[in-house]
Amino acid sequence: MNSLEQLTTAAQADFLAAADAAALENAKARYLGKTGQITELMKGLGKLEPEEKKAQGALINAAKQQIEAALTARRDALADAQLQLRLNAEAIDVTLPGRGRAPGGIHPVMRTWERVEAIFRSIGFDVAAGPEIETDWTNFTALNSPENHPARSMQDTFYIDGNDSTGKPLLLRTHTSPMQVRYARSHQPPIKVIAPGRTYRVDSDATHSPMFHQVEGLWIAKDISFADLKGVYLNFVKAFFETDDLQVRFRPSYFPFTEPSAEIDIAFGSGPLKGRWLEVSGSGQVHPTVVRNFGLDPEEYIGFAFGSGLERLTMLRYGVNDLRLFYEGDLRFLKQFN
Ligand code: 2NM
Repeated sequence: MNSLEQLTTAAQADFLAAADAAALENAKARYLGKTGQITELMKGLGKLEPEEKKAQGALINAAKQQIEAALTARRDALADAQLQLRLNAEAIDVTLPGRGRAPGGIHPVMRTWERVEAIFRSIGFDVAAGPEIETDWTNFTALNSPENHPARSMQDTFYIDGNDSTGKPLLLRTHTSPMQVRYARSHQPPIKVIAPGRTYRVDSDATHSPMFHQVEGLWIAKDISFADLKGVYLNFVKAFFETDDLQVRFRPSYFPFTEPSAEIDIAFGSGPLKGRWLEVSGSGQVHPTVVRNFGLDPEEYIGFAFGSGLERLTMLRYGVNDLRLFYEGDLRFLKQFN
C-alpha cells in the first residue's frame, strides 16, 4: 500500500471514529484543512517537474476526492443519527388515551336563576340587568331608605373607594332594587320586570354569605293590586316547585320601599317539608315616594314589588340544608345537580 492509500484509509478510519460533528470537523482539518496532510501534499507539487506534477497531482486529487466522499458520508450518518435521537425523544404515542375534558355542569343557584327567568318571561315579565357597583341614591335614597338607617352603615354595606357625581361613596348593591329604579326610570309604564343578580352585605355565617343572589319583581301600571301580586307569586311558586299542592300566605311586615308590606310564606301539601310554613319572599305595594322616584305620578301609577333569595329557593327545591355548600366548590355536592 503506498502512502496516499494509507493516508486515505487513515482518514476514513478517523472520520468513522468521530462520534459527533465537532470531532468530525477536527478530523477533517487534519487532512483537508489549511495545514492538513492532503493540502501539504498539494503544496509540494510545485517543486516537481511538469510530467511528475501531472501524475502525482492526479493521484492526490483522486485521494482527496475519496477523503471528501468519506467526510460527506460520515456527516450524513451523524446528522441522521442526531435526527433519529430527536425523533425518539419527541415521539408521541398516539395510542395513549387522551386526557379528555370532563363535561362541566351548571351551578344549582344558576339553574334556579335560569328557571326563574323562564317562568317570569312566560307571563310577560322583562328581565333587567345592571351594575353591581351602585350609587347611594339608586341603592338607598330612591328606595325611601332613611338617611340614618343602619343598613347604610359600614357594618352592613360594602363601600368602594371612589365617589359618585354628588360626592357620595360608591357601594356594592345590597339588593337588586337599584336595577328596578334604573329600569323604571328608562321605560314607559306598564313596568313589568324582574331583576335577578348578585348582591352584597357585610354578613357571614351558616345562613348568610357576603355575596348572595336575589330576584326582585316589579309590576307598575294604573290598576295593579295585591290580588295581582298574589296571583303572580302563586303561579311562580307552583311552576318553580313543580306542584299545585301548595298554599301561600301573606304575613304583615315592614320595608321602607313598600306600604303595606308582607312576607310571603308557602306550605307544601306533601313531601318532606309538608305542612311547614316556609318564608320565601318579601313583598309589598310600592311606596308612593318610590313611584315618584321612578319618574311616575303615584296618583296615577300603582303596583307591587317582591324580593326573593335565589339560594333560599334553591335550598327549598333540592333539600339543601347548609348555604355554605353553594360556595365551597365541592364537586361531590355540585355533581348531584347535573
Ligand atoms: C323586597 C321586599 C319588598 C322591592 C321593592 C322594589 C322597588 F324597586 F320597587 F322599590 N324592588 N323590590 C322589594 C319589596 C323587595 O325584598 C325582600
